[in-house]
Amino acid sequence: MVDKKRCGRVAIVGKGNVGKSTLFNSLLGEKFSIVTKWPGATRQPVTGVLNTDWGQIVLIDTPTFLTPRNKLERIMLALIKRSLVFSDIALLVVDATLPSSPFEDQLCSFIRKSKLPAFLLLNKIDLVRDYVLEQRTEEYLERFKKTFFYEVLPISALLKDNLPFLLKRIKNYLPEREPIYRNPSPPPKELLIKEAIREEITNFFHDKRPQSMEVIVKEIKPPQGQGKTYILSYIYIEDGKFFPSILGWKGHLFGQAKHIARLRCEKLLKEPVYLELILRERKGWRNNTASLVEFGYLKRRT
Ligand SMILES: Nc1nc2c(ncn2[C@@H]2O[C@H](COP(=O)(O)OP(=O)(O)O)[C@@H](O)[C@H]2O)c(=O)[nH]1
Ligand SMILES: [Mg+2]
Repeated sequence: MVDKKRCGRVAIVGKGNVGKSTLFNSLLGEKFSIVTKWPGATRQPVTGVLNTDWGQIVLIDTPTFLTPRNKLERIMLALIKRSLVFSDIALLVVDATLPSSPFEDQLCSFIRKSKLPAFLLLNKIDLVRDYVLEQRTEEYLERFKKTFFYEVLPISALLKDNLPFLLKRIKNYLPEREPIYRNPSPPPKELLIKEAIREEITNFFHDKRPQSMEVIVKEIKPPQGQGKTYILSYIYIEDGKFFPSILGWKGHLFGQAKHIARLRCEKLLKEPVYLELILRERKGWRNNTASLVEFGYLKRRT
């Protein structure tokens, strides 16, 4: 008898910097979720489709879980809750190199409310010794009651350690169902370019309040004849007083960042790119409804 196909949505949740986006990218084998060295980089849920020989997993990389301090972060929290409502499994990713903290308690209460089977994934095991891992696992199980997690797995998202086993366990909790996506299309080019530039820019300026930066791709023009693809992108920051520290002497620092971002765009598009980056101020955009609408975080009220 042939096994029925299994299919479902799997939400990856957790606080910042624990490795959610790395896990998302490693499982999909493609790089289209932003991975950065500072927390708070993933601002909107990103969906990726993984077809396997037994069915389909629709992975959702959710925004960083944090205590909201502005409108943007309140939207991010609402998006996490929404992702959970539509999912079949929640993967709570934690950083095994750090002690457990009450920080995830609220997140777990959302998971509990959504009645999803939850997995605890202790990530970054390449950086910890076995006895530390055991200690961490105990800490988490005590904090959240042993029965809360259906599975507890140590993984290394970066080295892809234990990920095949994770996929096997995920399969067990997915409903028998035909694939949700027949012909999954890759994310739109504009989004990929925006996230690629945002990743490089925010990593480059990781010590210059990257949380307040936004990247908008204004224009993409395909190459004319022998020419290059033209990309026009704006970098918004909340406060113009940081311009000099971002531009650097004679704009050299910004120039370097632009160079790195261009190389990344070329790698992504597999063709030569002319990248125009313009630095702009947008006062308090993270608390401004009109800006949040313009940047795609809020829908315009009609
Ligand atoms: N050593 C190690 N580093 C990791 C692992 N997973 C993620 N990282 C690093 O942790 C940082 C944050 O990762 P990211 O995926 O952006 O975290 P997110 O904020 O939870 O999405 C990046 O520098 C990753 O390279 C892992 O398994 N091992
Ligand atoms: Mg992320």
